[in-house]
Order: sequence, then structure tokens, then C-alpha cells
Amino acid sequence: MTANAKRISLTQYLVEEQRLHNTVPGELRLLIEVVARACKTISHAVGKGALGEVLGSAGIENVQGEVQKKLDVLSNEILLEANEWGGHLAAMASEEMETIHPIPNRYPMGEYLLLFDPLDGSSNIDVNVSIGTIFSVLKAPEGMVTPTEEDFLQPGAKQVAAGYAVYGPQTVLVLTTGDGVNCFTLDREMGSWVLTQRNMQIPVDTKEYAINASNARHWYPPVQRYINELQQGKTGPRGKDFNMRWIASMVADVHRILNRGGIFMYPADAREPNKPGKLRLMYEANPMSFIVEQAGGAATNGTQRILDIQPESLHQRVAVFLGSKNEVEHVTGYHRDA
Ligand code: AHM
Ligand code: MG
Repeated sequence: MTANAKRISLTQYLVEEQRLHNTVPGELRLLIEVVARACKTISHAVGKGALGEVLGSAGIENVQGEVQKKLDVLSNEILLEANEWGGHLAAMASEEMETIHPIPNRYPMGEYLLLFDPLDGSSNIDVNVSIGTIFSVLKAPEGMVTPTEEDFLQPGAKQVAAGYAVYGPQTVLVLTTGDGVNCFTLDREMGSWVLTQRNMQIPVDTKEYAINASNARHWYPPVQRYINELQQGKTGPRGKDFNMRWIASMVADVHRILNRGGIFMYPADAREPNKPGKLRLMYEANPMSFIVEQAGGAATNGTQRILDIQPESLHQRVAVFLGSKNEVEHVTGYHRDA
């Protein structure tokens, strides 16, 4: 974006999207704007680091048995507080909370459900590496009176919006409402989100992959075969050299893939046969899969399109293969052959 180019704010973008394509009703726009505002507050806290006394462990475990960092807890509180009073939500669910958070009685209840991973990439918080927030928006089922966990258990294909913020060298917000993917950069001086990339597209082919290779000995045969072939480079069956990147923050890995292509994998492995991977379907895989598909990429769990999975529980885990379409189809094919 050149210095003189006309700046389009998130608000203007959403209003025009509604006017032109009818995809962002007023209530949904308000909801997205409140989430974006909360991300601004989180970005500010992250940016203070040690000066804000926000680093380190909070000394408690979350529902998944993971030790929560102070910033995990703070980000969760920021999102809950910001979204309680607006009147557009019926309930929220978070990776950091055991069960759902209904909107308190003192506020009006709206028709949307919001899910989030308040601070993704927790292992990178204390070492000043990019982290982020991931969110997903569903419509509450028709006729719902009091929200329950079951109301959230809708396949990802039902999402009406999804997005993530990356707190990195720049703070960016990537958003889809089902009509392509756009990126907004936080203007830190003005405090506003400015549209900086329209209609992001993931190249269908790539020479870059992302996987935590320290788990290689535990991988199942289809993943072993796929990675082994990538690593053989030009003289191997794939006939080209591949490069590897692993940030250990899904938000940052997915953001790279949206910008220049690649495949991101977090497979199930043989360590815990009953645990299908590390990542959570509702807070991580579904929103990212919606974004990736809207940018022309693909997302599967090895055998099935992630957005078609019928969730069985709020904190369910899932294997994830997403990014450049041809590579995702390649590794999915190896699972189907197995
Ligand atoms: P978190 O939500 O607790 O931060 O965990 C999810 C993160 C992803 O962002 C990332 O892709 C993955 O866990 C990294 O896992 P690993 O520690 O195996 O590298
Ligand atoms: Mg996460």
C-alpha cells in the first residue's frame, strides 16, 4: 500500500461488503468489530512484554491439562469482557475454558455463537516470537432458548465468519465472512485496522512444508511416506527440492502459507492412538480451514474435509493437513491408499 493510497478501514470494508454482497448483516459486523477491538487490546498487552508484567506462567492448568501462561488468561478475559455486552452473542466458548460462557442475564442475548483460541502459540509467548488469536462465528440454532454445548457442535461448513490476528513484527487481522479472505494491518498510531491485502490466494503448488519433525518416529505410514518423498528432493519421486519452516504458532505458519503457499501438518501419531492430533477442531482447525478454503486452498484430516466433520465435543482434537491444494490432495491420497 503506497503512502497516498486511499485507506479503507475494517468498518468501511464491512459496511461495503454488506451493501454489495449482503454477506455481513449489521449484527455480525458489530460482532467482528468487537472481536477486532479485543485483538487490539491483546496486541497492546503482548507488545509490552516484560514491561507489562504479562510474561510467564499463571500457575494454573486449563481444561486440556496445559499450564496456562499469564497472557493466555489475560487474552481470554479481554475477549470475554469485550463481547459480553454488545447484544449480538448468545454464548462464547474458548480453548481456555472447560465449558461455554453464556451471556449474563443483565445483557440482551443475540443470535451468534463465538469460539476462540485467545492466544495461539503459547510456547512462543515468552520468547518474543509471533503468536495470535483465532476465532470462529456460528449462528445459534433456530429456536434456541438457553445455549448449551450442543448448540456449538456444528460442522465448520456452517461458520458465518472466521479470522485470526497475528501479533508479530506487525499486528494483522485476517478475516473471511465467506466471500474471500482479506488482511487488515493495525495502524498502531491511529489505532485502526487498515485493509492491506484483498482477496488473498494460496498458490495451488508449493515447495514448502511445515511439520514438527521431532515427532517423525511416531508418525503413521502415510505421513512417513509423504515427508520422506519431500525430503528426497529433486532426484526423488517429487522431482523438486522442498524447504521446511516450523514456527510452532499455527497462526504464523498459516499466515505464511496464505501469503506464499505451503502445506501445514499436525498429524495424529502413534504416541496416543486415541488422540487424533494436537490441534482443536472448534478453535483452530475449523476457522483456519474456512480461511484456507476461501483463499483457494484445501484442508483435511487425512481422510475427510475438515469443514465436513460433525463435532462430538467442544474440545475435540483433530489431525490437520492444510494449505496449497495439490499438496493437501497428495498427502490425503496417501491416507486413502493406506
Ligand atoms: P496452543 O493453542 O496451546 O498454543 O497450541 C497450539 C500450537 C499451534 O499454534 C502450533 O502449530 C502447535 O501448537 C505447535 O506444537 P509443537 O509444540 O508440537 O511444535
Ligand atoms: Mg492454539
